[in-house]
Amino acid sequence: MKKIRNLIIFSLIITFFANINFVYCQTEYNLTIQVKPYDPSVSDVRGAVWINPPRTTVELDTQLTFEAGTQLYISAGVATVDIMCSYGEGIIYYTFASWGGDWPNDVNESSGSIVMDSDKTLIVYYNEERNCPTAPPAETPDITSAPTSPPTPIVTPASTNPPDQLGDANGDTVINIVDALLIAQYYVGLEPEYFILPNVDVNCDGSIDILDALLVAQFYVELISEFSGCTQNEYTLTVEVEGRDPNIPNSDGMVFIDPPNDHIVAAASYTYEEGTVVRAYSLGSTPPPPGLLWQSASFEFEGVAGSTFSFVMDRDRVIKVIFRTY
Ligand SMILES: [Ca+2]
Ligand SMILES: [Ca+2]
Repeated sequence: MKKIRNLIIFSLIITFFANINFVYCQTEYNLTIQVKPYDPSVSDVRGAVWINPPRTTVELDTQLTFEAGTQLYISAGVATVDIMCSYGEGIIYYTFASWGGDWPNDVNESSGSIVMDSDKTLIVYYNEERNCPTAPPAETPDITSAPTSPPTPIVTPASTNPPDQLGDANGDTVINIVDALLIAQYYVGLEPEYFILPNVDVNCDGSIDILDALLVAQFYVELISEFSGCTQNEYTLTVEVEGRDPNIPNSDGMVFIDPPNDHIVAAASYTYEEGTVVRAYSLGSTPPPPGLLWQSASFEFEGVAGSTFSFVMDRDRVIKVIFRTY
């Protein structure tokens, strides 16, 4: 009987230590975050991922270790990389596309929570959008060759346009009869030495001809006050905000409109020149300690929900920021 009792105690002790050992082996799990696409020939800067805890932007493609049961808040951000293009400096935007791997939430939401109850691998897919100048920069007059520059105008017109504006064929910041003459010279094939091509098609009909020279002359003598054929339209972007509760501490959706890269927490409107590319993007938000409410935000743009949009202002547009409480 005593032997049996000792055997039971021995078994219990073995079981106890086996459990201790089991628990010990499972106290930590690894989190790996991978980013796609990754083009090391461009830069080692890519999208950024925010993790809380430890409330930091982590190195990507590295492994982090957390205690079992740790709840993490993770948000995929955006990154920009400056590059050299054929016609000068450009920029690459890396914007969030979707989550993959062991992401347990909506893959289209840039942020969410996970619980570290096993080793996990998260994959962040980014959109890569290259913005390069499509034309060489406008020529500027060579001030080192003053002796051969066009004659200095005798009369300064009452009305002037800003530098590098339509009508200022030689880039001397005034629009006068010299500019009209230079356009006329160009039209007859004389190839004037100081001639800024983007400034001279003042009626925007696609050709540089005697009509442009006449219009510049008319501007000079104040028969016209602007080159109306090239007036750029302006359009309004209206930003509507829905569901934001300012009474919730930390109710910060981290959504931005760029330009001007404003952090949106209230309704707003912006005016852009026609053709301006506008980006609306979300960085997610940082939740408060467990047990408290918080809000995140995403967009609804022309019937489509999402966290990142890029669009051309070719008409008045409306984008809605929708806050959700968690
Ligand atoms: Ca001029
Ligand atoms: Ca023209």
